[in-house]
Amino acid sequence: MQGMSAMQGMQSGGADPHAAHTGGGLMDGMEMPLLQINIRSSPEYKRNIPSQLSRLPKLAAAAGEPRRLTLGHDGKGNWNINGWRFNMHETPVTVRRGTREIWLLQNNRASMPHPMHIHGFQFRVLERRDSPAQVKALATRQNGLLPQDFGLLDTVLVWPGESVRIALDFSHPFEGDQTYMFHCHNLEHEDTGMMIGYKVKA
Ligand SMILES: [Cu+2]
Repeated sequence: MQGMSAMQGMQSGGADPHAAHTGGGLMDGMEMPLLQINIRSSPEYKRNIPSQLSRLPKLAAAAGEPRRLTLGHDGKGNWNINGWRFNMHETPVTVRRGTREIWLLQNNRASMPHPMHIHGFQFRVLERRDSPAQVKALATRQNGLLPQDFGLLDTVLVWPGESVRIALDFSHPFEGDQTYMFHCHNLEHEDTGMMIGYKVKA
């Protein structure tokens, strides 16, 4: 019961965390003690933290025009990608195994943010264009990239009006043609059609 005694000790030493609310709920922004850590001893730690924690794979160079994928809505409650609504018997996009592609994800200005998620592969974000002002204000480096864009991702949030370029490498160890999914991760969008199967051809 060590945890219990720590909690009781904390409550007796400070303000009662339950005093400022009623009915068992927490008020927005209210402080709430969750855990107290008591350090009993500090063993000597000799290892150095590496100056670089990890490295990203080299950015894939892709030839040719980007593949454009427009995030749309039909005005009748259905979301789509390039006008395609999900059909589990179709794969409107085909890529070759081992190729590198740039995908250009374009969202309408009058729209919603779409967290676009790809199965099977990770990607790098190359550029954000025409971001809404409040998003642009958070960009930290050139190309309009946001802090969360640096790294290998499987989901990128595409804001209204934005064009986001991502670099993909369709190398995988599986023989034969393979089908994967690409979709918005807002379930209401995915479920009304904003999802496609794509084929990686052997
Ligand atoms: Cu969406």
